[in-house]
Amino acid sequence: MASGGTGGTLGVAVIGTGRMGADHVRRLHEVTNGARVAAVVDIDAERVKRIADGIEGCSAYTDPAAAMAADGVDAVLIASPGPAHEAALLTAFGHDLPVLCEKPLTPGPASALRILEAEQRLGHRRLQVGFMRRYDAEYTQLKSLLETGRLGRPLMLHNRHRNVSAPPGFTSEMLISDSVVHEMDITRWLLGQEITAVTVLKPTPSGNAPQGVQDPQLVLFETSGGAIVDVEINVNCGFGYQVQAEVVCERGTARIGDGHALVTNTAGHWGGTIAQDFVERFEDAYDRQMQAWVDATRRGEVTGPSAWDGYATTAIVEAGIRAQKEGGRIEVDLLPRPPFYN
Ligand code: ISE
Repeated sequence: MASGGTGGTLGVAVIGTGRMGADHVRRLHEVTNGARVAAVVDIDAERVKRIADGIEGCSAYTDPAAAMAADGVDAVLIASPGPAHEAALLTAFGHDLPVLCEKPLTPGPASALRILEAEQRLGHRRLQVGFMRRYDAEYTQLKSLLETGRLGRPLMLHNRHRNVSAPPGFTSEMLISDSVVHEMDITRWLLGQEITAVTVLKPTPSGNAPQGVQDPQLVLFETSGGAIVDVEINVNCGFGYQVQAEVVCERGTARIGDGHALVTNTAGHWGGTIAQDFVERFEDAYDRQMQAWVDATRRGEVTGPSAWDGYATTAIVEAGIRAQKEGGRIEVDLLPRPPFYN
């Protein structure tokens, strides 16, 4: 890694300034300590110039490779669409730059394996994948509880993942590859087990779903430790953004995501509000993820979800999409984990 730019802070190039990328630029500029936005990249030249103009010392680029070669760029945040990740990652590795890459790592296991191989050729880890739920206060509390062993062995994990509405062009496959990919990661992380098989059940689609889109879906995972996991994925539910998880163990259950931070009683009703999107629901998790990445990078370390975790989820997504299309139970084809990622 370069030694650090202005005032010892980490100069970050942010690639992709769509919804998440723009939010990460704001976060790095206004919230995160020890970092500055050194470069922003987008194919939309006007948009990226406008963003750069608002940040002192930040340059605008339309070519990721040019930004990564620029002076003062010490690290890279990739928030472009998934199909663009592989090229950007390989360029970043070519400069031996540390990277935080949004999920999904790449669109499939073959490209994810090329990333694993390229990182191993560097001889040291450089990549963290943006599975930000691992930084959410409720999920970390749940994991800590499971690790105490007080509840015994996890037998089942029930998940609900609801979005108010999916963006235009969101396909039936994307419910698996873009949304349930979070439950794939969080299941592996919470239970410390691999997902070995996937089944997808398809109710009659909701009237809220665009024509031809299979929404909702019920996705089932089997794990290497014999647990069964279900995920309701429901991306046009209309009423709010909800992510809930309940682990059923031998001696009790534990549940998160009820959103009961504030409950009101008034005029004969009780209730609260429901977040409307993931940027709102997971704001703290995104902030903590970014600070952890910047701090680790400045220490010369790589922590958090690895390229291996990114690859494993692409293999599970592949099985999930096959299960969705072909029906029945599809086993996950996962290569053995290289010792580099132990
Ligand atoms: C989106 O890309 C996300 O990552 C959100 O967390 C998820 O809830 C949503 O379904 C995805 O489309």
